[in-house]
Amino acid sequence: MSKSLKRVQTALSAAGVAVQIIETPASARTAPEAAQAAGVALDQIVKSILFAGESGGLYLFLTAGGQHVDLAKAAALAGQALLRAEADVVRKVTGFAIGGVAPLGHLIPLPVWLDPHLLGFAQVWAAAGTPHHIFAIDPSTLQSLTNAVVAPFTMQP
Ligand code: 5CA
Repeated sequence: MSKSLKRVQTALSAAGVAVQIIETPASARTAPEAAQAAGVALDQIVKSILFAGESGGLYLFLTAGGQHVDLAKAAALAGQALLRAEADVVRKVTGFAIGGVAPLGHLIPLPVWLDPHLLGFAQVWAAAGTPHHIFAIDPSTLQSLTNAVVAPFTMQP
């Protein structure tokens, strides 16, 4: 089992959440691919998107698959201008490569926001550390596990 996958599984177990991680035969590297793999609506996929602030901090926005982050809204929440984090920074901070970034189990704890669109579903699906592993979770459980602040930060694509 990959170290990344194991880290997600350990984080979920440590939180006492019984969640089944599934391996997808086809790639689930992108939100549309993950939606196809899980057989669910695009907005039921959790995109774990990292932004870097001008002061060097990193911020995680858990975004519904069909939504786009509105940078101005996200920056207002973070309290500073934001840029998409570089792939190598994402890897260093989360321990995951882009396409498999999980919402939890990061190497370094991050401030997290959660898109209210995700709360409209009984279950949402997130990456489990690799582009071939996903898990389903109740979005309120995801919110409490990640200590996420629920606030709107998206725009219509
Ligand atoms: N496994 C899927 C579904 S959970 C997944 O990880 N989707 S994702 O949306 O969270 O991850 C892909 C995201 O990474 C996309 O939003 C994409 O815009 C972003 N991304 C892709 N390439 C880069 C890059 N070079 N630097 C920063 N972000 C990137």
